[in-house]
Amino acid sequence: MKTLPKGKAWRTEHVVQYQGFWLNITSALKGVLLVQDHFKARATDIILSAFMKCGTTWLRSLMFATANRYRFDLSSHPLLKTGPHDCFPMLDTYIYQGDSITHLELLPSPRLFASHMALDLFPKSVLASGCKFVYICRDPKDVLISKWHFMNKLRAKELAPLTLPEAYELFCQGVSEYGPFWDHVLGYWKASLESPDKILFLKYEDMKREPSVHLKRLAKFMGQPFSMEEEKKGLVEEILKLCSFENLSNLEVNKAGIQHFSDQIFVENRHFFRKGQIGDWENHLTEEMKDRIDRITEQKLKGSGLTLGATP
Ligand code: PAP
Repeated sequence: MKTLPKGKAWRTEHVVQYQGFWLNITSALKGVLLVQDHFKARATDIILSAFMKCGTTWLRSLMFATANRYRFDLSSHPLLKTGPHDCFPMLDTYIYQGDSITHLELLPSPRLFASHMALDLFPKSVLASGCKFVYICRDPKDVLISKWHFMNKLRAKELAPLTLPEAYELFCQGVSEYGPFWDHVLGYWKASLESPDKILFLKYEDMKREPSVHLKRLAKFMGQPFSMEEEKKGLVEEILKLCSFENLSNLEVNKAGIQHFSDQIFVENRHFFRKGQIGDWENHLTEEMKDRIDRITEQKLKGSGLTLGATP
């Protein structure tokens, strides 16, 4: 542990660089090590993966509502009373809750997990198991702003708040929990090109612009495509309405509830809902800051076929 490179963290004091990615020592690194040593994926598992603040809360709700659409009536749906993070566990933190990891083994198939882990940090056995990944990414400028707001809310009281110029610099250097952002995205992007049937790559902006198109893609990928009858009945639109920012953010559970990720990490649900818009970076970044981050994105993604944050 002492030999790992150290960097400035956004929520706590330090992060360490482990196998190329920056991780919080007491939570993320602990989770990654346990996943690497003990997680046994099943072919039926679906892992929702994303860098922080790219749309996990939204996708989690959509996947849960889609997967369980035969079980629950939309008018009395568990999502109306339960925070989206309680629908299915965050693998990286859930794995170290309890004395052993048998609680993971006891979950019935098909299991849904969320994760912020880079694909390269998962042991080879996970992809080899035949399980699926749903990955969502977002314009890095919006990710930076969303993460800066979020992490300052969670930041240890004894530390001074992180200023936007500081957060910007750290983000550009890649020193950002679970990052560098671009390496995280590229790992999943390349794997999705190689195995499109195993890794579905989504963009937050596409989901916002054409939600029903992408929800139908998601359901098909999950092996539960919407039937013609379901589409005619308007089920796709109903699920989108249930999981919309407007609906979820106004529910009592998401205004007053608390999500416990571990003994030390708990977050008020309302912090997962801020604006839910494309392009809020315009209210925070100067032209110069925008140009630099766009240049980094262009350089990093060059030749990959992926574009992010470009005008559609
Ligand atoms: P996490 O990394 O902490 O899990 P995540 O849910 O991935 O966070 O991202 C949070 C962002 O998604 C927030 O963006 P903002 O800060 O730019 O507003 C949040 O508002 C947005 N978000 C949450 N729920 C929804 C939703 N139902 N629809 C669209 N955006 C949403």
